[in-house]
Amino acid sequence: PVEPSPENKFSFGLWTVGWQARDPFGEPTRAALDPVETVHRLAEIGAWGVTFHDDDLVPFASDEAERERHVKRFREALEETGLVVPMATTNLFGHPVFKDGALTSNDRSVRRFALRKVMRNLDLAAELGASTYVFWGGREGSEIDAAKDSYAALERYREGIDTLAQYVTERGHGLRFALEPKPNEPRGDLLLPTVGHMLAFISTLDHADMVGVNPEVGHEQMANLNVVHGVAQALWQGKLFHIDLNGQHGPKFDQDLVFGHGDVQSAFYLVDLLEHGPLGGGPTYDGPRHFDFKPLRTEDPRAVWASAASNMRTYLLLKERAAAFRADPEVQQLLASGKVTELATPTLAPGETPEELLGDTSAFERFDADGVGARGYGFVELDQLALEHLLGAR
Ligand code: 3MF
Ligand code: MG
Ligand code: MG
Ligand code: MG
Repeated sequence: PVEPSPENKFSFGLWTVGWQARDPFGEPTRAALDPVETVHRLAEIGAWGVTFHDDDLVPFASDEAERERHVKRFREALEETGLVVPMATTNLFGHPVFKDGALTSNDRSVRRFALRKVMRNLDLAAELGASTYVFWGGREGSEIDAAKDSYAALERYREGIDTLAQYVTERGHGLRFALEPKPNEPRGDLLLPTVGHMLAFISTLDHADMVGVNPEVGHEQMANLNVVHGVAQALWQGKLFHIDLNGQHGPKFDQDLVFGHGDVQSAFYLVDLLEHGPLGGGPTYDGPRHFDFKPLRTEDPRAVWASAASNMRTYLLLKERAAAFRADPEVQQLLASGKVTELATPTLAPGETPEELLGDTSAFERFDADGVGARGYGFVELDQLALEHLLGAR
């Protein structure tokens, strides 16, 4: 069960294994990777898909002929290996032109350039068969409040996404958008910092139906939030279009550790949610299991591929443990006695009106608040059982 295969829908960004480990304090520790080699290696370790930023595949400022050459080699590698491209995205953060943002740069000419850069890669994404297009606004934000009119920035953000949604609709590209929140880094504060902010923003869009979220485990945790809750809300709103899985040790810089490294208990509950749906019943997630991780700067090329494989292995181990957790009769008993599953029962009876609730004396006049208040839920025993399953002790 821990041998990954294409039916597990594991995907990786070219930029993940391809990260050369340049950081704010140090030079790269690894050489660049050829995307063609990455495709072959990913196929060998059992991945299903590969994703990319435009500039990961075609270096910024390549001319048309160079662009075609890069795309052709990549496409051949896909055909040779059977790897698919489920998602693509745009680098709107690397070049100095984006230092004050892309879709929300103060400079209108930069915003127009950014839109064109996205449109160009949307065409390629559709050509390569992608169904999801991710937007991560890495430079959409500020360090200084006087420097950014965040009211106007939200207007421009919406204008940008609306324009691009209109573009793919008119071109018949069949792509859905997944917006990826992050609280900070590289900007001091990023706009639309969490899943909740993003969902609220999406509700204002012209083409809201084709726009969802791409939550990243580490990004929610950087904001000191519970990623399982964020993902559950996205699922509940029918907006979990994609997911970036990785590991993080609490609120600090974006670590992009291997999935499960740093927060294994949260990873366990996340896999349980994705694979089995909510505890009281509801939808599961059937999209790509996409890893947005970085092999540590200390690692050599051999360990890059071992790290990539670790993400999939951890996911499958957690999936196995979560299945055992759900099937355990003691767990089921505690879920029932702790009324975890009762939460799926509507509070009102079918058709019951507020007036009828007023008439139910058992709900209030005769309700034993002290007795119910004294009753324990047994959640600690439940968490202990989860932990024991996670540790392979049951
Ligand atoms: C940064 C990220 C990004 C996005 C990427 C793809 C470079 O913290 O998570 O990775 O995931 O732009 O959408
Ligand atoms: Mg990400
Ligand atoms: Mg990230
Ligand atoms: Mg991250």
